[in-house]
Amino acid sequence: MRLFIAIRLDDNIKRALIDAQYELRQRSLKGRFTNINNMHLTLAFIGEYNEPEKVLETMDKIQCEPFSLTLGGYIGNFGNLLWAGIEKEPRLEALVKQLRHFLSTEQIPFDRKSFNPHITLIRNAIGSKEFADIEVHKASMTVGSFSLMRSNFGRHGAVYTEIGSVELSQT
Ligand code: 2AM
Repeated sequence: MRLFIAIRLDDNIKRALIDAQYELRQRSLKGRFTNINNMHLTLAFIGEYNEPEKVLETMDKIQCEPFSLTLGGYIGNFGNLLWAGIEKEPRLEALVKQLRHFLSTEQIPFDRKSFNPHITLIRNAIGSKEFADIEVHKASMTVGSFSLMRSNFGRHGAVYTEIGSVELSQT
């Protein structure tokens, strides 16, 4: 099964992202817009791996307090993938660092590319390159848990489902 670890987003953040997608559409951007149900912040991409319980047990080793996640207010891109940025948050960086450490020690495979926190808005974008001036509402949420997600390819594109989640707790 295809697995990844992510932070699920609340409705307030999703509304701001939907508004940003609306602005992109207004500028005649075309491509695969992320469906509202699929919006998330990826922490680690595992890929094909058939031991979800082992991944959840590994996630459980992490010690991290709840923290705020705030949209950065801007849109960036990796080639033709457009994303919403988020504000720098040391506890998010620390969470990902621990996650990578424990995944490594448990020999769970993951994509080791450097962590560039982003929320994908559109893939395979074609059209106007002028999105840098779009202002995204700096919506905020408290992150109290993170989730192990499964990705399945359906007729209408990827469907992400939560397999389980781990709560962050005050130390
Ligand atoms: P994204 O975080 O840029 O949106 C499931 O495929 C999720 O894992 C997607 O959100 C995807 O991209 C993210 N992801 C991160 N690294 C990936 C990789 N090497 N291959 C596929 N998806 C990856």
